[in-house]
Amino acid sequence: MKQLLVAAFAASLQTLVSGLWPVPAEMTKGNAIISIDVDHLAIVPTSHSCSILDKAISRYLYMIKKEDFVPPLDYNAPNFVVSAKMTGLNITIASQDETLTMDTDESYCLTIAEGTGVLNANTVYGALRGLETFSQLIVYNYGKHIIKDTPITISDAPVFKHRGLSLDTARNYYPLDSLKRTIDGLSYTKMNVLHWHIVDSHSWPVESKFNPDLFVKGAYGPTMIYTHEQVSEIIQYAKERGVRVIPEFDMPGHTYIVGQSMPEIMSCLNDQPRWDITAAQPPSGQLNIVKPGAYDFTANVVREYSGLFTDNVFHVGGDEVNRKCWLNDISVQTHLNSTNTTIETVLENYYDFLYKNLQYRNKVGMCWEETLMHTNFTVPKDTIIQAWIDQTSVVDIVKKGYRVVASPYMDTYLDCGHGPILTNMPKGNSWCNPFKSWMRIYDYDPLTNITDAASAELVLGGEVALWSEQSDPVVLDRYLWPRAAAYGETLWSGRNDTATGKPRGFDNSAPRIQEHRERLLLRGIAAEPLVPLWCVRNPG
Ligand code: CP6
Repeated sequence: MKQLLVAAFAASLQTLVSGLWPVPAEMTKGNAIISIDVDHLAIVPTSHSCSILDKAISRYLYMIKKEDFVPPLDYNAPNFVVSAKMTGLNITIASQDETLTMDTDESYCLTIAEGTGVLNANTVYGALRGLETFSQLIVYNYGKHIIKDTPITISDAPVFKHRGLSLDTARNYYPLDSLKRTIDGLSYTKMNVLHWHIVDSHSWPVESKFNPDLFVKGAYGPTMIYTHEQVSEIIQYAKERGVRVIPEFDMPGHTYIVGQSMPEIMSCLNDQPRWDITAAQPPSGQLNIVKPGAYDFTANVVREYSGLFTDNVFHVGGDEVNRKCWLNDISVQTHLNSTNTTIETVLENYYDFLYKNLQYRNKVGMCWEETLMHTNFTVPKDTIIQAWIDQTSVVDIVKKGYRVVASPYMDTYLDCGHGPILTNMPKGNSWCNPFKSWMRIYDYDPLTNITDAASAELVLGGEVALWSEQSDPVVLDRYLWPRAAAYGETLWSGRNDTATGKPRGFDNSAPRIQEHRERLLLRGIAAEPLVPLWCVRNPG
């Protein structure tokens, strides 16, 4: 029945090139069609034994068998001719090193031909990327699993090292299965970083050993927490999919919730309802950085969580710090007067302490771009700066000689445009208006106005962000997908088409991203529709 329906529909469809997302760096094609008996396909590791690879092979075989992916665009005529059969794929990995960092080699070469195909990679993570590509090539057509345009050779590697998603799990809580599904989606899109914005003003969902009150009083509830064990489970799950987990502990701002357990180290906790003066968002509250206890807290956070999170990059926030919060605080005023100093100097000393702690724990720091705006504190030169404020930020940061991750809110924030988040906000003033379409995200190039190779080298990549004031597990998949994948392709393949040197147009990309969306659906991710199905079938 399914085949009959497919055949009936297919009669009216155009034939277009099938969609890989993201597009590979280099690909040559033939014009033959090979078939694959997915139930007897042998995907075989030929080098050392490697459990990450073995598990990945099982997952991909399962997906390939289960999917029966009928691409919306790419039907063949019912009487298409299969010229050969592919029975297996041999995977060879050169290095046994399984450490996963920004510098991990993710390149791979894939050959699809009669008999046994070949996948070669330098690391297991390159093999994972190649398996993803392989799975995307297989389509289901008139009752057969086939790969078109064979023989195919693909030689692929990412343009950017850091291809991430920033997810805020503090404004609303996400259970582990949501996080795992999100990591799956990243790997299906060849993205490699989950920037876990794990705490913020509104809640502290992560277990703490140095002060259990932080989560006992700061989580939304006893089931809405991430234990150390669960965090490690997520890190391992991500690693098996080639995704790094970079935690963010945002300091000294965005910390109101710490006041639930340690009010004595906080400033302006009692400024509600006048939070608008002292914080970017309610509830207001920042670490009181004249108190020794705030320094102890900072050192403890870095110590405890730099052990738990194994990646060598550790994000310490530093965004949206509001000086007025401190200037209105009597204890801060007293300190400034008695020591004849300024709040700027106090903040610079605090950052000095914070970054020395990171260094002591062997972490490369990451922070929001505001931290660069000091005259007497210089962020350590190896720190990765996350740009978010405007489109000139990336260029400015690179000019200062820092490495940068590009996430301008105007182009890459996925949560924007759902209306005011507070009843006392003007109705027209929606939280970071407007909603960003996939095309707006796709059109952004992190290398905008970067003109020389040395500067380009400092642009490590970018992140989309899902701030969760107005999102939770119910809407997660559709806010993320497939729009996150729009930036994902730019970060893997570069904004420009390698053949023309010009930005890839929407016309070529629209059917492919729509196809990626269909694939995500089949894999259990509730990605949102981009267009009426009619447009998918009548492109151009
Ligand atoms: N939370 C934190 C936020 C934002 C930032 N940091 C934010 C600011 C402006 C917009 C969207 C999000 N909600 N901790 C800024 C990095 Cl438009």
